[in-house]
Amino acid sequence: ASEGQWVLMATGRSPTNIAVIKYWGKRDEALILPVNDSISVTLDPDHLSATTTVAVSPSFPSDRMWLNGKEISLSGGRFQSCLREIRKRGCEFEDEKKGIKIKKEDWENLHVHIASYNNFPTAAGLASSAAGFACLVFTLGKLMNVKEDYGELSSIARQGSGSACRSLYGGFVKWCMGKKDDGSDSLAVQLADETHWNDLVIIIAVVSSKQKETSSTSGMRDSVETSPLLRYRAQTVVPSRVLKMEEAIKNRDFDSFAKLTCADSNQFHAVCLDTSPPIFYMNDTSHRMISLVEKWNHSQGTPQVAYTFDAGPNAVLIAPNRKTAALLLQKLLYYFPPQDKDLSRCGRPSCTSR
Ligand code: 2P0
Repeated sequence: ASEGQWVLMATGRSPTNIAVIKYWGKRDEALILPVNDSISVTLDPDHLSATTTVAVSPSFPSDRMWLNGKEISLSGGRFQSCLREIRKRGCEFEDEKKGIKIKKEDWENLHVHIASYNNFPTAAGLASSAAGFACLVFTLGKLMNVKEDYGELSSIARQGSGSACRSLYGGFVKWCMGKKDDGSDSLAVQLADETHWNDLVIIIAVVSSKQKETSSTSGMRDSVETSPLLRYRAQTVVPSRVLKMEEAIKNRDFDSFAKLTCADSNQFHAVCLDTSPPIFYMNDTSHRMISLVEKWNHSQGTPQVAYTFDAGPNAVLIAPNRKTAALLLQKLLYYFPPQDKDLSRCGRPSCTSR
């Protein structure tokens, strides 16, 4: 900022979330309205999260954004929707000591600078857009003194990226698809907070940190247009599965939680295969991880671990407690030993094919 002109800043951090009942398919592309409800668990912010600083100053001539240190364009409709919706809701702000006074209507004309960092690979099917847009909306809301509740903020984050609406809350979160055409009832609600079932341990086996080949947005568009299984899933399977999942979470019933989680991941990937042209997000290593867990679960007669895969090959494995998580890690390291190149590249092991 030039001399005598102020800069006002806010910083926020949002974790990513992992869906246990998947969102796949939109009924409205512009507003990002889904064809079914979804349920997710929000991760601990220390591990996979976005940290965003937003600044506003009368000396900024335009809106600008940097992602992981590199400038990116804000011209896309999704960024513009989030900025517009937050600006509309900005409230008066005053800091007498610093000589800052911003009236409600000023927010429309003040430009922002946004710097965001992910502490995990972008676009490798690890829901970086979920953390990113949730954090952007939350932090802009703080900066602009927005008074709306988290539900309302979630419906704004949804317009950045569907899954982002679920990252406004910790714990277990449901994105209610809503019925209205304007999307005002398509928002996230918290089912249980992060203390409710804190024995659960989530392990992410990074099979590949390369950018995925088919983006979620175009993949789900193709699925909506071509997959008969998607219609059946959205209308018939998910509504009853969501109710069962809510019960399982409420009762901390790992058996039911694990069965529903694995079944829903598998059906999501079946929809991808049912799409024309078919979409392959999982690879051989992913399939071998599924087999490992399935065999283990079958041998014990009851689920030990749940698995779920998003729009990429990386495995998200959920164990009911630390003891089972330790056993799982042992098995992963035995069957998928890290290769030297993985250790040297990122300083930590990732799981690759033996
Ligand atoms: C989910 N995924 O529920 C599902 C499961 C991927 C597989 O939400 O177009 O990045 O921005 O709304 O949110 C990924 O989709 O897509 C996603 P857009 P998004 O987590």
